[in-house]
Amino acid sequence: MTTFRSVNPARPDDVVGEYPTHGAADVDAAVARAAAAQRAWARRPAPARADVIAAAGRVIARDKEAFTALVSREAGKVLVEAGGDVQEAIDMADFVAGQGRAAWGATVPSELGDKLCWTTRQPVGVVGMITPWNFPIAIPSWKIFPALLAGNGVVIKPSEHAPACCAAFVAACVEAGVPADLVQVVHGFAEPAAALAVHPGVQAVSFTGSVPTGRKVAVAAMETGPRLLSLELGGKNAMVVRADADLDLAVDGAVFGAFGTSGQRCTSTSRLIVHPDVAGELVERIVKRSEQLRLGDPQEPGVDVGPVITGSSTDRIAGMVAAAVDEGATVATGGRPVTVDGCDGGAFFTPTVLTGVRPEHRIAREEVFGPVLAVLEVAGFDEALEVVNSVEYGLSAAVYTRDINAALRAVDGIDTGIVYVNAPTIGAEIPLPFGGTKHTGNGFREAGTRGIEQFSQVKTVYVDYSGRLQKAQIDTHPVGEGS
Ligand code: UN1
Repeated sequence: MTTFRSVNPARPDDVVGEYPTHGAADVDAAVARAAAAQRAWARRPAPARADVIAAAGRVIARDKEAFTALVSREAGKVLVEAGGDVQEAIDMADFVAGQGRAAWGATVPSELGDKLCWTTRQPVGVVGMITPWNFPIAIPSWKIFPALLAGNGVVIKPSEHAPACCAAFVAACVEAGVPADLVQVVHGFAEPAAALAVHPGVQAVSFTGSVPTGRKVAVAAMETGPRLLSLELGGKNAMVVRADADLDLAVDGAVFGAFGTSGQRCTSTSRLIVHPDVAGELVERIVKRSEQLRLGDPQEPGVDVGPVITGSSTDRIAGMVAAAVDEGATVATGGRPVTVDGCDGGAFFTPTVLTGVRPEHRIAREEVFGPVLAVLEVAGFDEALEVVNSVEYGLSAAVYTRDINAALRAVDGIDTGIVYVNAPTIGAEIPLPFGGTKHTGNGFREAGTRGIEQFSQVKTVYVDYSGRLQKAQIDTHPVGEGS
């Protein structure tokens, strides 16, 4: 079997691990194992399944430091953010485990006597998951814990840039008592992902990644389906700063939102939409702060910004900046790849602020997935909201203002799945639904209780204990007796 290497993006000579390049036959075997284990798992009561998920959370919490170091090494996140990624999975375990002892359905009064009606949930079977590298612990947890709670088996294909994180996460689950065959990991590139999406033994497919790949996964999954399909795709998230905003807060929010995780979150702030009255001062202060950020080895405490994921990402981001300049934007700071002492071959890109961007520019419409903030000036608040909504994506948005009326108009008028007031576009919490409108997804939401709904089927149950045939709609309003 051929293999591939996962490397540290800050120092590519540091090989994190070597993994098999799985193909379609390996996916077949993995699906068969997960399906066989799923039958016994689904027979366990939900609270018993929840206990195992809670235990998985405790294993991850016990090893939080090791997980954090691994996330930092393999995905290039600075330590504090790597810790947040791991904590998100611990929180998810707690939340999902609690759902094992919560209501799973509704009882509804029947229109007929001596009859009960209720809804419940049943597992779908095996869920195929395709996950990215940018939240290499959190995103698998968003998918795997709810899928397990709902009684499913799992086959997961993690990004080729984060196989070690996924393997460590699944090992923690197994240590906690998840049956060994129930969660299968397949490694590699497009082939195992494509095989998973069309596999007849996979009843649901959950994908987080880019729009173009998401479209391919969706088409493949439905051509051989239908099957449950959840897509979490990109974002082009905007922060609107009104002239009445607390500018200190807005500067903090913009810098963290745009350059946290080196701009590689689907929730990253990539557009700053601002009134000309405050644009000059705001941009100047953001530029100053960006230039003070310490770029470096993410495993070193105190480093603010780590690398992007690969050398080809730096090329792609540089290309997008160059195209923006061609279209008329100005580089206020950054805009280029950079080397870092002690990080030979590391893929670093300087935090970048572009001014003079217009809504029609590509840099204002396309996801960058890198540390680039495009500044757009608008004449008024209505225009700001129009510009926020002018892109194909609809994941996250933020508005900074001290005016409650303006804040609520923004909440109402912005067409995204998540809106923040006086907080950056990143930082969603796990008990709340996560996902977006338009091309960001297909309507599903992860996290929250919707996470469990995503991986189960509703069953509606009617029990008639009258001992006679009762007819809904007919017995209650017989024709001829007035209806
Ligand atoms: C992602 O980038 O795919 O809201 C997930 C946030 C994080 C999750 C981001 N809690 O920024």
